[in-house]
Amino acid sequence: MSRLIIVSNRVAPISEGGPAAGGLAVGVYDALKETGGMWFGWSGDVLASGQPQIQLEEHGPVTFATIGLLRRDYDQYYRGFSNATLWPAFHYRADLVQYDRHDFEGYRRVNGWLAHQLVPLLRDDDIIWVHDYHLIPFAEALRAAGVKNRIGFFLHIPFPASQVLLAVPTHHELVKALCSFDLLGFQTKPDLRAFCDYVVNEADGSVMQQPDGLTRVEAFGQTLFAGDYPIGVYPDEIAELARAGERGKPVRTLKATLHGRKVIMSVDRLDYSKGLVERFRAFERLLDQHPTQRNNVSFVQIAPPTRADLHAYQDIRLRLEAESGRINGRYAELDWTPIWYIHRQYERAVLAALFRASQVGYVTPLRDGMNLVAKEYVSAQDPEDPGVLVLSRFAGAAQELTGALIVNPLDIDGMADALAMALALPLAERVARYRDMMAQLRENNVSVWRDRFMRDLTQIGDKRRAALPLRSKAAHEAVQGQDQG
Ligand code: GDG
Repeated sequence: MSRLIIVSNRVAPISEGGPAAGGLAVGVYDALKETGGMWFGWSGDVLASGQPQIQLEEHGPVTFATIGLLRRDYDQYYRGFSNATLWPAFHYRADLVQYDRHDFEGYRRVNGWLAHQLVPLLRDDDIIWVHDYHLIPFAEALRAAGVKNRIGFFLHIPFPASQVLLAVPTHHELVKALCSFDLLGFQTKPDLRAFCDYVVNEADGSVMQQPDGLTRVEAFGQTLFAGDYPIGVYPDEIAELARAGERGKPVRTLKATLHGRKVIMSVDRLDYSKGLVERFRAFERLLDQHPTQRNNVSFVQIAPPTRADLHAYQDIRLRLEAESGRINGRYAELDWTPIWYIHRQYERAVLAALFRASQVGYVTPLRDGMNLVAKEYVSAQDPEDPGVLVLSRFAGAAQELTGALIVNPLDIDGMADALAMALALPLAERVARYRDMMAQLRENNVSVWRDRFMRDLTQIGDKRRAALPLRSKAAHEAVQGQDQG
């Protein structure tokens, strides 16, 4: 069996028995344990000077290979091009895109340097799976170094519509680099469609739907395959964590403070893509227009800090502090705080228990590749008395979780109405919606996601041989037609 090599910007921190982070990290680590292999990426250290050295740590059949970044590399590759250019552009925020040619050069340089570090560790039949937007040029760099292995790429965030991607001055180089992978995985069909649209209309390439569901792409002199692979969670494991935490201290404290009031719960990294300001305003609108909800429900927003050294993140933090203060000032009473805005991290088990203790999961990003919190909220519910998920149509998860109340996060009145409806939904309907979503989550858990991607990447050589003749625009239209079904 071929070894699996996972490459991601950050390597999941390892505690006793496996990665501490859960979900994706556990799913990927399970595959690594099965095949043996390596997880390669940045250690998280930023060095003022010197020559970063690769650190190898063995855990059974799995090697963790991590390396630090020099300050200039961190600034250009991570803070700069990845998070100040690509992140906003890929989340449809062209207005927030900051572009600096030197950052892009740094981004390419670091990808080339990381690839160069990996090459001596590779064996001929290794299968390489690269993750996310930080590493778009990684396969191109490996190919330039003579690596012939199969290399796959999974994009965790959305792939934007062509007209938005054009806001990144180096869009052409980026898509060309993506075409050096053998297999591209996107979260949803709309993301895959946006990529195909760019290939056909901006890169003069062609796409062809294959009988097995994959899309064959010809562009920039390369042939590759692309597909949609919606990432999942382990719903039963989350349900168990939530059940175990039902009588734990955090839930007891929450209930004691609430005195029987209902809870609307949100958990997000503090990021402008998550639609937090609109969400706060929609909760305010609920209190405005449904006076019976005042002193009847609290909204708990847990938002741990991320990327706090970027201006756009400082800005969203200030705006949220202002909004929560204003709304609480307007509605709070001596015995009731409408919004609990908590700017810190909690343990995974605590989050699961809090999800189960709340009547509404309020997940309304402006854009999101998938949004695992939506899937975790549903998984954590009590099957006998489940809460209701209010979910943005712009989260990838909305393609699957059709039992949620689907909202447009820019429609403040619509979201307030959905919250009111969620708080009033009868038990039978809550149970029906929960069962429907839970069945979907079980069917497409994180192992299924991983295995589908790995199977397609492993078989890619055969797929190439079996490929049908190409047609360009007509084939692209056929893909679009199928998606609309
Ligand atoms: C990217 C894409 C895609 C959050 N706060 C705490 C905490 N979390 C955990 C959640 C969840 C994860 O972090 C966040 O995942 P999301 O999917 O919601 O969002 P991103 O971080 O933006 O992830 C996204 C994902 O990649 C996977 O492909 O779904 O679209 O943007 O698991 O529970 N965990 C703990 N404490 C916290 O305070 N322990």
